[in-house]
Amino acid sequence: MITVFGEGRGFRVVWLLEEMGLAYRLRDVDLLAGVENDPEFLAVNPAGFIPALQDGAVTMVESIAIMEYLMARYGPTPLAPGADDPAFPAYQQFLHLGEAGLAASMYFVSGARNLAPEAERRNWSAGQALRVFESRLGLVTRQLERTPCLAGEKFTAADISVTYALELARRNVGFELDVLEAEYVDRMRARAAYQRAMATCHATREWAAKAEKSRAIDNGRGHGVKAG
Ligand SMILES: N[C@@H](CCC(=O)N[C@@H](CS)C(=O)NCC(=O)O)C(=O)O
Repeated sequence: MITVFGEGRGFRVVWLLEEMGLAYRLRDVDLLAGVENDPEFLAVNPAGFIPALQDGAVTMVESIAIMEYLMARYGPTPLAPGADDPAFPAYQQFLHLGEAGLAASMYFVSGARNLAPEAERRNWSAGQALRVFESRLGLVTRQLERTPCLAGEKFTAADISVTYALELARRNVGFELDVLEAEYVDRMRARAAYQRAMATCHATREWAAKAEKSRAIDNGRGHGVKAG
C-alpha cells in the first residue's frame, strides 16, 4: 500500500494518485503540533518536512520527485508525456517551475507575511521571493494564452504542480490571479480527481475554506497584500 505522509504539497501527490486510480492511504502529519512529537513520521523523514511517500521498501520526499517516481513506476500514463512527445519539453519545464520557481518562492513570501514578527514581514528577501514568483508566473500566463494546459492541449502532472502553487499564492497571501490564471485554476478544480483528492485531504479543505473567508483582503497582484 502506498502511504502519503502529510498534506501541504502532499495534495499534489494525492491528486496524482487519484488521476492514476492507484490505491493509497493518507497519513496526517500535523506540523503545527510539532514533528518532534511524531516519532513515527520522523523515522520516515528525519528532516521533518512534508510530504513523504512510502511504497513498500521505497521512502521518498520532494513532491515533484514523488510524482515522477509514481508515474514512472506505475505508468505509462498520459500525465507524463514521453521524451518523443512534442509536449515533453513544456511538460518538463512547467512540472519543475511549479515548485522550483513558484511554490518554493511563494512559501517564503507566505512565511514572512504570516509568521514573521511584524517588523520583518516586508523584508528584502520576501520581496525578492515575490518578484521571482511573479516573473515565473508570467511564463505560465504566456503559455495559457496559447494552450488550455501547460504542456499543450492535454492535462499533465505539470498542471498539478503549477495549480498547487497558484492556490498557495491565493490562499496564503491573497495573491490576485488574473482572469486567465483564475479560469485555469477553476478548470483544474473541476476535475473529478481533484475533487476526490479534496474529499480525502481534510487539512487542505479547511485551509481552502479559511482562505476563501479572508479573500477580501488584497490590493492586487501580491503587492501590499495583508497576511491571510
Ligand atoms: N520542495 C518540497 C517542499 C516541502 C516543504 O517545504 N513542505 C512544507 C509544507 S508544504 C513543510 O514541510 N515545511 C516545514 C519544514 O520545511 O520544516 C516539496 O515539493 O515537497
